[in-house]
Amino acid sequence: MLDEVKITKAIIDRYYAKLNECLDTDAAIVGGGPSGLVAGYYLAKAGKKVVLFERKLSIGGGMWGGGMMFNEIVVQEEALHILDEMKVRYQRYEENYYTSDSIEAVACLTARAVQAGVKIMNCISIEDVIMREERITGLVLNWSPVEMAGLHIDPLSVRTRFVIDATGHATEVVKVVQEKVPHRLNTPTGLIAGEKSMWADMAETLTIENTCEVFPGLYIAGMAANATFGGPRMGPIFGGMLLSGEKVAKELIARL
Ligand code: 48F
Repeated sequence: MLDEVKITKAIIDRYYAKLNECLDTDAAIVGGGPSGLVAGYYLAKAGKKVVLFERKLSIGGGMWGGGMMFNEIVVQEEALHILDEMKVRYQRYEENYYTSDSIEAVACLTARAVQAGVKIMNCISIEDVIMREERITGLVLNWSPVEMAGLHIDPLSVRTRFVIDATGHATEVVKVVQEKVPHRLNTPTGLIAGEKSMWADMAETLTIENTCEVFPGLYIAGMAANATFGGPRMGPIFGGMLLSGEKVAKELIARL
């Protein structure tokens, strides 16, 4: 005989146990797009304690829709080892142009990340950071429905050794830091340079170069890295996103 209250209690108990695990981590990733998922996977695989917060109900960011809802993505040769690691299948289109089904790509990245040990907390938005003497030491969070409804409800906080802003074009965590402590980012002006128009080849290289620590305790990955440093956008080619996630994980593993 199944009991509704037991079902409820099982969910509450398990969720709170998971949430408790997120209160003090090695790395907290903001954004569940391709760069955030890959970063989380490699960090967790190396035994680090990782949480990933995603505003939306669904994980995957801008990857689901391929290009203009044609649900295929392009990945260049350099990043195929990550597709192999994540067990995403791909087909050669022409030299250096490989394609994958975008739904399979998101599903595999998500499954690999969770099974490696990343705690993915969806429907949670990051609205601020915790700071101690100009170093980021945590994140301030609230339910996305609270944010969407504009309710005046105080947030909660988690502590972490490093934050990764993987929020894509919006660069939301970097924007908060720029607002709270202006002119202190590790960019030429100390401010966010802003994303430039489409230039796929240049953007793919710059995404990896721009993946770095932009403020003590805060790394940037994926499109957020390009938007912070004034790199161009690249459209539905995803090698740069995957390689950026791999790079930020490697750098943090060396520091943790
Ligand atoms: O945009 P997104 O997929 O980031 P990415 O990993 O990849 C970019 C590509 O998808 C594409 C591209 C490459 O070809 O140009 O755009 O850099 O995923 C970012 C995720 O972050 C979430 C957002 O809902 C999305 O799923 N997000 C953004 N701000 C917040 C957030 C926030 N404040 N709190 C929690 N999640």
